[in-house]
Amino acid sequence: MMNKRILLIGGGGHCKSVLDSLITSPNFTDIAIIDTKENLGKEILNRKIIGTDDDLEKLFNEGYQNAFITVGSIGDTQLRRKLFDMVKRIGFNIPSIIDSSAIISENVKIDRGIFIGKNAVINAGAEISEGAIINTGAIIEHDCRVDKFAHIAPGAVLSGDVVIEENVHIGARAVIKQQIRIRSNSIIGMGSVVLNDIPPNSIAYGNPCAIYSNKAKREEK
Ligand code: JB3
Repeated sequence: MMNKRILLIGGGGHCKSVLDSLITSPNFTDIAIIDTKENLGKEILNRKIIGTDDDLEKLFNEGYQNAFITVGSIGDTQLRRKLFDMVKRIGFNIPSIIDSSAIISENVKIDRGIFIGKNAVINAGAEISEGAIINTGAIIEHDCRVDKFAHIAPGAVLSGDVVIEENVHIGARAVIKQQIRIRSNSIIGMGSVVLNDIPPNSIAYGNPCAIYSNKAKREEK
């Protein structure tokens, strides 16, 4: 039988969204939260912060076999990725958490560690990779690909055949035209309308979406 105990890693705003979807799921009945030392004992939606990252191994040995990263990301996925590697190394099972209101075709590939929020829609042929966030009301149309740790923020729309590479952030209500490719580590601002491919590490926004800077070049200076 599947183990029903799960640890949520990170007890902020994103945790609240994930927890709200999880509470109604019959798959997990014992839910606890891991955060930083300062937040020990606090509660989120009546679930307690019971430890820090240093306690993960001990809690795993005590029977929490599942873990899910609830630290979110807006353009910087480093912490999410670090925490993901940590729970993987310890041996936790990492499920995907899907709100019961999401509409998901049976013909999609969904990897582990993915959150799919309320009223999100994922159509046939889509592929969503490890650690991605498909947030509230996002629409992922047919044959789109969302790579590892990308975040599709609330209400964003990926038209058919779009590719979103690793670590990309698509801002709330942005719209991406069909067959466009957004390269890794880029940030697309809220409400943008993207009509052309976007190179890696870009910060781009507007309607039509324009590239304003390149993260890698800025860091070199
Ligand atoms: O855009 C939307 C709808 N949601 C955003 C989400 C995707 O990302 C949300 O608005 C936020 O921008 C962000 O949510 P997140 O990551 O929950 O942010 P925040 O509310 O600031 O909470 C972060 C939590 O992670 C805090 O409770 C921190 O104490 C905790 N934290 C920070 N570093 C950590 C660590 N927890 C653990 N376990 N380990 C850490 O190293």
